[in-house]
Amino acid sequence: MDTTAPNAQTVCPGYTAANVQETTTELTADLTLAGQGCNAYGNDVKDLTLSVQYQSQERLAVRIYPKYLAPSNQSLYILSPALTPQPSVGYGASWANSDLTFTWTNSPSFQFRVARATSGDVIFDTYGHKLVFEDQFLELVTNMVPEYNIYGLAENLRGFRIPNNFTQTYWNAYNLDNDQELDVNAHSVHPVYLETRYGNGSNGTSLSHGVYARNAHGQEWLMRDDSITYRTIGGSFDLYFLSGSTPKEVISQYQTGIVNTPYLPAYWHLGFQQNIQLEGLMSDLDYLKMNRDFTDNPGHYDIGPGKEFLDRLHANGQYYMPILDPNIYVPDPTNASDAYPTYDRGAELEAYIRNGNDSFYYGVQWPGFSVFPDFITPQAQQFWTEQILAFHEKLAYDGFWLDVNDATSFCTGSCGQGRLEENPIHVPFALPGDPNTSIAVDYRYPEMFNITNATEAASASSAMMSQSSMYPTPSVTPTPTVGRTLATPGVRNLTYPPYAINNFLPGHSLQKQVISPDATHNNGPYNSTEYELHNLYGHTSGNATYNALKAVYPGKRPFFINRSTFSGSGNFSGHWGGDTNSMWGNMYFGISQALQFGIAGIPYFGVETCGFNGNADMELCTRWMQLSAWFPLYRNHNNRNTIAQEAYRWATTAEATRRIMNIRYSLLPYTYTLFHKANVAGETVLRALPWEFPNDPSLKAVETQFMSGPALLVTPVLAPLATNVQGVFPGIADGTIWYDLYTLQKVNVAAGENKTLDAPLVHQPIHNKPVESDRGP
Ligand code: MIG
Repeated sequence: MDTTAPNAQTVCPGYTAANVQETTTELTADLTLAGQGCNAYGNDVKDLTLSVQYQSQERLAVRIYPKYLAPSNQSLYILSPALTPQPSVGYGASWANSDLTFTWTNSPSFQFRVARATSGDVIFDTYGHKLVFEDQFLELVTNMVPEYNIYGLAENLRGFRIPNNFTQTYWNAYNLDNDQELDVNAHSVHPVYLETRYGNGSNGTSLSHGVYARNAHGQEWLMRDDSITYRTIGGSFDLYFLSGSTPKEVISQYQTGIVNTPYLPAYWHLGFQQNIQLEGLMSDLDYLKMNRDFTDNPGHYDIGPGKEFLDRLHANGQYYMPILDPNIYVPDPTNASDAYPTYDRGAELEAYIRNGNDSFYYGVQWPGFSVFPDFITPQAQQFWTEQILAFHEKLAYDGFWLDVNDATSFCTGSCGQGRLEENPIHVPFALPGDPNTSIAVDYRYPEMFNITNATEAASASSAMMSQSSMYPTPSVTPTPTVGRTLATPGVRNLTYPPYAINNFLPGHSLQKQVISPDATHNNGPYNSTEYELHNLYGHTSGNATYNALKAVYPGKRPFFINRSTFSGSGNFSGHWGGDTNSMWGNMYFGISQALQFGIAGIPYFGVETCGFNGNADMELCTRWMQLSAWFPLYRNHNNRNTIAQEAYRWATTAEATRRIMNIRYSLLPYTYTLFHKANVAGETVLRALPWEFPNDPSLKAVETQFMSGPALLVTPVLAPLATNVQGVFPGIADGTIWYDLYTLQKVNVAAGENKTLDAPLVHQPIHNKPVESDRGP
């Protein structure tokens, strides 16, 4: 956006390869800066090591990292395998039996290509572009085929097939005002994409491959007409190429070969988490005393009627899963009655993230000034496990949903320093439902509510107007667009690095609403900063929570969903889609989001059915209950300043929900089997049509229909005022036969026909096709 910013491709010299060594599994070389450093957005690293490994028949790894690494700066460049798996060469691997080839040249500077061994098809190609490697800026450009089809790169609310003119930014963040903004960075980072090329295989079949870039730094993927530019603000190039060659093989290779396969949920996790059917009940923050972790709000579930209620749930074989936040309240040191032993224990263990040598890092979270466990350290795991075990003695919960580990903090920097005696402070803005504020009541309704319920819509809009005139939204001083800083030789700028990624927060600030990048960790001798680890806070806190839950329930599979995830998180957690809006458009994009997480290896995914922010209405909630019945995590959850939206609130919604739940529940053995196969072999649960029918290019962007496993095709209604819906029936030309799941009648449909299907409100079109029996041994 800054027209005065240097173009690294023009000003930087690139590298020259020398000292090339080859074995049957690996090629190594030295890369040396091919001229004067350009210091475009940081300090050029002069000497690099190139390592190309033929790790297995289908996986090729290309790593480029600094040749000289002092222990003190290792963690700046090398993402520790303790944080997320880094695969190595497998038994029997060699260049001779690899599906992929690696070629390179030094003219005019170091460039490389990855191609398919059999067809020569180039799948990754930096020819014509320079390699840029600075301490705070790395850049690699790959040439792409015209109209390329790429998918994945979770997390983002956007179309399923990623547009060829799109920038994916990665910096985990939480947007309180509009958490489901389209096209911007969200809660998770999964730098892996799947590319499909139609007609490239033998007999006109398609070929798919995968690319995973193992780097957790702030980063961008700039999709352009004929290239993708990959930029990070630190770390190394740690690239993995997967040969596929079907989409499902790519996904499986990523999971089984690199990040590990998804965990197997317990059977009851596939139930509904609220009412009508009730496998489990969830609580939001109000079960806690003043939002403090591991406390109980007296009268909720610890004693009296609350406890009796929990006991009754358990006696019925039902479950209870409250929220958990990673932040720990810091009690007012001058007020003995504010004592909080949880804080004291973590402080004693030195288990919290620090603000340099001075003190712990004091941010702001719901309870007030708070600290954050330093989950990369053993003492934080010890602290967390102790607390989680002890809490279970008080309140018999059955799992957690771990929130705000993006990692959110509602002030800039260690703002609680010297102010702890002000605790407990209210967060510095109004919360939904706070009386006498512009968000005391949320009056927003879904699209078309003015048509379906004109009277209500009119009264809601006048109430909204009077609320906002009585309590205008406080005007926020606009943050100046700070943008980039200039690179200073020998210096790293952590809070405003020279290259400003397109984070959606004001000024693209990396400090806003998160633990600041200059906060420090306790992993001596490195003392990593949050700059390197920000995108991993969700992953590491999730992993620690999962480990603690395993200690509570030895030998069982705990319920656990995580709001912020990284590559590999699916091995221990599921994920919910964030604070979605009660809007048809948001419901629509939930499908693409679910499919993204299928690629990412987190099939246990669901959204806030009926929407979180804004009010639901009968029609939206009916259609959404139907759609979410296919999402493995099935819950309905809304903000406290909106109207109640349980499925039983509207007779039609209740009826539609009973019908679809009967189907969901009757299919549980099937769905559970899909999860088993995901767990053992990296198969997918929810499936995009082009994954099941990879040779039909007309399906490449379908995001309005999807499959559950190999047999079921879902054609949800995604628009208001509809009594029918259009859908395609893939595979007809090749003899696939589809049946209506309700009537078991064969569908009469022509290949490629966009067929109109009856869909009155209580009905969702579902079709099935025969699949080969697969009972296993
Ligand atoms: O407002 O705990 O995504 O599900 O209700 C921010 C309160 C904090 C965000 C979660 C949402 C939850 C809410 N939390």
